[in-house]
Amino acid sequence: MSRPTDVDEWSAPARIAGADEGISADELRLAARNHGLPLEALRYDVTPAGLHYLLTHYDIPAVDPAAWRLTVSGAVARPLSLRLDELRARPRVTHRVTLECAGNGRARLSPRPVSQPWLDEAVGTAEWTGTPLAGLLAEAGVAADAVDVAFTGADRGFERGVEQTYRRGLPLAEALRDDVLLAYEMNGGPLPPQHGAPVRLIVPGWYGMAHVKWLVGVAVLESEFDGFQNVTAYRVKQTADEPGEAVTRILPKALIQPPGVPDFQSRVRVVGRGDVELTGRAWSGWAPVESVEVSTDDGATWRPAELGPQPAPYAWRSWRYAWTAAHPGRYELRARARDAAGHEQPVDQAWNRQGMASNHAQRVSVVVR
Ligand SMILES: Nc1nc2c(c(=O)[nH]1)N[C@H]1C(S)=C(S)[C@@H](COP(=O)(O)O)O[C@H]1N2
Ligand SMILES: [Mo]
Repeated sequence: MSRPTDVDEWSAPARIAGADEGISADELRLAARNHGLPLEALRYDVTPAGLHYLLTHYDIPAVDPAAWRLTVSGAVARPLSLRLDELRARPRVTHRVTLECAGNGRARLSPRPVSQPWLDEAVGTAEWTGTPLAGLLAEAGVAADAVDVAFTGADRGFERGVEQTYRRGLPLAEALRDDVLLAYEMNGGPLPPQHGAPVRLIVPGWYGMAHVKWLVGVAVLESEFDGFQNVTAYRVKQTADEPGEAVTRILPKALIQPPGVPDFQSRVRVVGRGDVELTGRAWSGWAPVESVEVSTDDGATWRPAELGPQPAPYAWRSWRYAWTAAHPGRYELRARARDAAGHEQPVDQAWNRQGMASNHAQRVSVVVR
């Protein structure tokens, strides 16, 4: 028997967890669908596709590549509709780009915003191959007074009571950058279904939400995009009523590849006493990473790590640090990054109610035996 339902019952508004409230089955279901990077995969310069984190708001849509078309419409002189083979025949470039979900770190905030409960692992680096969006926009002829470009995916669902197709707006100046791609390959292979096949947007330097998957529409707008994913979601704010600030580029962050071997249940690391080489990755969407510092004594002292090369402007950089674990006991390792634009990674949380753009330092528990 069916009964009338109120949309608030099954598509609830944003909420902050109570002081002692654990992760719910709903959040666990989200976490199992949207997996993170296993932190040992920080060892790879380029993340193998199956180990890259995933975040999909609704379902992975069924897109038939033969029937797929990309439309370029709105404030343009010549609207376009392209087939996949036409897109693939255009100039082809590859960029190595680190993607991080804007919600990464959310589950470690206190109080905790209820949503996809990421700890530290919503990150990955891939080689994305495709054609620059700028060439397509030039061909379409962008109107002189255009301000934003809206990107529409093929996926649909509900969010906080609002039925919608996943859609994000990007300022025109960003959309015209020559490294913004319509990508159809990942790490030299076809783009996998879960990462947006047949074509996704790549906006190097920006948090994940900007990189629209299953792209079907590009619309040039003469006014600012005011859709849900820009105006309601992805805002850094303290209270429910304030508009807050839009989430844009990735703030600097360093992650430690957990050393030694883990305990199955607690993930606490176990290492033998003596020399332990710590390694990891650091990235920023604002400017190249300029320094990484490591603390092995709960943040009391910080020492510089040795940086590897910056492989591409928006790809993570490796680092290493020689730790002498002289005494048995329990330790907490931390790392923090700074970029060339002067952004410093904080050790402690800067709370906001959606848990967006959190870059507080990771904590890795280690037992030295
Ligand atoms: N169409 C569409 N694009 C999307 C999303 C989505 O749900 N639908 N999720 C976004 C978010 S929030 C992130 S973090 C990235 C994740 O990309 P990945 O799953 O390839 O790692 O995709 C973005 N693009
Ligand atoms: Mo995300």
